[in-house]
Amino acid sequence: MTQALIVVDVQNDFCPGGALAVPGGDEVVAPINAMMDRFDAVILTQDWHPAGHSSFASAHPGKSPFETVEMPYGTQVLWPDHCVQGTEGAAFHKDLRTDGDLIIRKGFRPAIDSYSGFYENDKATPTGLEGYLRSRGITRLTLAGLATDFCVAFTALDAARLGFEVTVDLAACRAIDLDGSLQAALDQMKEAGIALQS
Ligand code: VGL
Ligand code: ZN
Repeated sequence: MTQALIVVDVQNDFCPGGALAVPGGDEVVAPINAMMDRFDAVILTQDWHPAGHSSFASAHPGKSPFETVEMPYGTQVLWPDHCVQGTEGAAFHKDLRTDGDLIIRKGFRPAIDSYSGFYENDKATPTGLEGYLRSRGITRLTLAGLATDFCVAFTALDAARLGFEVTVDLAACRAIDLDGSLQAALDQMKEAGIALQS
C-alpha cells in the first residue's frame, strides 16, 4: 500500500495576521512537519488566485466578505481578497517544510473557485492530482491543513468519491467555522466513510 500525505493550504493568508486568518492556523505547522517522514509521498496544495478573482467580495459591488452569490456552478461564499498569486499572503508559512514531492496550485481560473485539490467548485474541472496519485500507485491518503470545513473537507470528499482510502488528521487541521460549517463538514466526511483522527 502506498500512502500520501496531502498538506492543504498552509499559507500565510490563512494564518494569524493573514487576510483570511483561520483561528490557530499556524498551530498545524509543527504537527504536519513531524508527520511528513512517515509517508511515501507528500503533496502540498496552494490556493493561488489571480487579482480580482470571482470568489473575492471585492469583485462583486455591494457585497461583503462571507456573504454568498449564485455562480453558474452553484452558491459561492465570498471571501476577503486572499492568496493572490505571487504575494506574501499566498506563500507557505515560513516554518512549513516544503520539501514534498508535488505542489498543486488551485483557484487560478478567474471565473471559478477551487476548494478541493482534485476538482474546481463546478465538480467537473480536474486539477490533475488524481492522475498524479494513480500513476504513482497511491491508494491511501491522509489530509491535514487549512481549513477543515472548506479546502480540507472538499479535498477529502472528492478523494473518497474517487475511491481513495481517506483519513483526515483533525489534530493537524483548523477550521473557519462559518454558521455551523465545521459540524456540517464533519458530518459529511463521516457519512462518506472518511476516517477522522484526532
Ligand atoms: C479556503 C476559503 C477560500 C481554504 C480557500 O483553504 O479552506 N477557504 N479559499
Ligand atoms: Zn481561496
